[in-house]
Amino acid sequence: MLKLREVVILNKYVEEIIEKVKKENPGETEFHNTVKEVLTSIAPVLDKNPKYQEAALLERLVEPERTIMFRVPWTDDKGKVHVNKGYRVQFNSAIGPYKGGLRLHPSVNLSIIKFLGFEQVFKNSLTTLPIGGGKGGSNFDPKGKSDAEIMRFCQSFMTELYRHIGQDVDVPAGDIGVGGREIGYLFGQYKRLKNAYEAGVLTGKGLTYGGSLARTEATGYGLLYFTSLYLADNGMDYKDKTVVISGSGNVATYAIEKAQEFGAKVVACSDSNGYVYDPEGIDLKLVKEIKEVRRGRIKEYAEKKPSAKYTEGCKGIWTIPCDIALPCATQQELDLESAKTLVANGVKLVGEGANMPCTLEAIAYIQENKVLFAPAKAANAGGVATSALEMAQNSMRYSWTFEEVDSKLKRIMSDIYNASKNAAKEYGHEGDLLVGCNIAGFLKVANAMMAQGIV
Ligand code: NDP
Ligand code: 2IT
Repeated sequence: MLKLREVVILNKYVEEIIEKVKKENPGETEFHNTVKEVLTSIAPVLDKNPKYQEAALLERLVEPERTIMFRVPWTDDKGKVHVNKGYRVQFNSAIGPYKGGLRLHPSVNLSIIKFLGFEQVFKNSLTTLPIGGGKGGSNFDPKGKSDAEIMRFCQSFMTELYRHIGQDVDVPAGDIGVGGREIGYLFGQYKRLKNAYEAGVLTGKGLTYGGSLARTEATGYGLLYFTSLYLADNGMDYKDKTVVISGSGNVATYAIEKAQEFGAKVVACSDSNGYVYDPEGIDLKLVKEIKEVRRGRIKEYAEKKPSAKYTEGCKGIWTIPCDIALPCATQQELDLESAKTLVANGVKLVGEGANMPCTLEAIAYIQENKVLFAPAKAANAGGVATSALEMAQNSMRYSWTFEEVDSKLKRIMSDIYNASKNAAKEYGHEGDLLVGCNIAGFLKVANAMMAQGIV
């Protein structure tokens, strides 16, 4: 297994760029972490190919093509005026229009949007589809807001964003705090401002106005398709395995659904306040009723289900003994201490459904202890891949059946798995999918950038 820190010392160019990023982007810890993860992984490629350094490829890769920051004023139901910060980071368009979600969460800042945008560049490259990388969002907190407040916020956000996006320019979608409702309001405002029905400008749309079947399920299902292949390669499967999944939003919900379909027993899920442990197995219908229908709190699950126990706080979820752990809530939610507990409890696979949920120290510990590790930008790429399938359907003015989209998703996840596995092997890190996915994702973007000159 690759020891991240050793590679930094081995490749001077990588070390130099990591230092430069830290110096030129002070305080952007999340962005620093993801740059470090990606660049240390691709060091073996840079060792072999000095042409990238000669073309200052890493310097260009770590600098977004464009960063847009704007004011988002909106009025609440009582008539009080609020102002939030809006962001769209258009990171890289070498292989297609910028593509990536919008996040609405009070923790959103430039560092978080840049880390997500940087990840997206390589993830999107892995999907095999023609999409560049970007990300956006706001520090607006959707919790406790009425539908009318959400709508006014989304309309205000789009009133600035619309001039920077387009179906061949930049195509936003959902992420934390942005689902079907928000995409609907954003699309309505975009259409009104442009006086044109450009369906492909946003993905994750409702099925009545250009959305794709299976997009809602895609990230969670894709995670399960990817990790199943990885387990199978190592003589295992999901059947009768005990699984812990953090979160109870879009990704977690459909990860639970597919895990159960594969015969696993999912015993826990969570939200930002705490987690529920249900040794009888999570009742997904109840979770959907609480979280999707009523936008309630996961605590209510334990109030309705006597076999379940609710614990305040998120981190404790990783102390529940399990065979497979799928962090599907947010970044840096699984640290070294949690990784040690999981390993001590005999975990066999950790698969990242969220973006960067494991800290670098946790990943190193998981890998050193020979636990299978499925990295985010490969394992959760099914969502954005299906977004690209939505764009394809919008361009055709046609829609595929659920089965057609789902089978394409399965094939894409298998292609991503094989590309990651093969790249790891080719560059001397057999079995390390983190190194493999970063290399495979990097090579396509890097070669497209090389072909397009110094831009
Ligand atoms: P949702 O908003 O649907 O759900 C997020 C879930 O995570 C909720 O249960 C939420 O709890 C919990 N959560 C949010 N912030 C925190 C926090 N700071 N600490 C603990 N729990 C938290 O988002 P998604 O399911 O769409 O996204 C989950 C993760 O997956 C994110 O990392 C996202 O970037 C990533 N992702 C999403 C894709 C998609 O297609 N949607 C695709 C690929 C990756 P609460 O209800 O309390 O807010
Ligand atoms: O992190 C992600 O890949 C997403 N939030 C999905 C982005 C998209 O454009 O579908």
